[in-house]
Amino acid sequence: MSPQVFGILNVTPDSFSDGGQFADAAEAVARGVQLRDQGADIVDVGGESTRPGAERVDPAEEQERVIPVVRGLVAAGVPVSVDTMNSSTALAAAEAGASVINDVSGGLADPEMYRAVAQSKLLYIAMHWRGHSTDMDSLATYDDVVVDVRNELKARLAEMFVWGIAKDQVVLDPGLGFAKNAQHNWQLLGRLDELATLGHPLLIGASRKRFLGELLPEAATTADRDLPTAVVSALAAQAGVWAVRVHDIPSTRAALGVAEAWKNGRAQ
Ligand code: PMM
Repeated sequence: MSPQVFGILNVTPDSFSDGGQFADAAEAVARGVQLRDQGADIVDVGGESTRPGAERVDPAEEQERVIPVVRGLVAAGVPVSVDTMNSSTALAAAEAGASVINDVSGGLADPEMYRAVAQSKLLYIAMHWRGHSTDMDSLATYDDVVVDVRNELKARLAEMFVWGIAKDQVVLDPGLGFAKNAQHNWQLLGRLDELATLGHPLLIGASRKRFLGELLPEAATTADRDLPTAVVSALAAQAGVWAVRVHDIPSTRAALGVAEAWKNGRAQ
């Protein structure tokens, strides 16, 4: 099956790739509907930037940004994921109709997150994470990045189950670029099969990230990185991932269409 496509909708004034454009809720909802119309299966709404060095946002402010957008998208029939590290925002988004909680901290940033996830019964994306954006670059030290990320995700899973989260609620994500340099990211992508042995679906978030710009000097700006992002989407499909999280839907849809036809030996 072709991976689910998560369309990124950042409603932050400072996000590195589309920040500031969608500060107004109505505009953000319109962009989310457009992402769906372009072929996103779900729109991932985030109100806190996680770009390297970003400062934390107060949960109340995060909710002011995110919740009206979640409500508007749900009212328009668009499936919504909420990108948050805060249990209060996750619960408010669940109440507003979100179907997925996407937590880049994998539950480490907020001790109440697992309780909220268990209570909500929503799908939970637990990303590998070692610390907040202000200091994550200094945390990028591993013996073997794939073995270490796998072990750390496994420890998170054990904790989640203690809190009553169901096994089939959990999707795992290696967290490309989060306390990882370019070499770490490529090793994780090349050895996704090892992460898959944890027995959970995988989500990959490579979209417009710095390591693509480092590989390809011509992909200097974030928008130039949509082509390499789409290639990652196709290869991720081939590796059997459950979902990709991207900014540009048309390029990823094209790449996934090719990957699917290749796999099936026919169109459709
Ligand atoms: N990356 C970002 C934000 N949220 N969520 C998941 N699950 N995986 C990711 O890799 C991820 C994420 C940072 O990128 P953005 O600012 O472009 O959204």
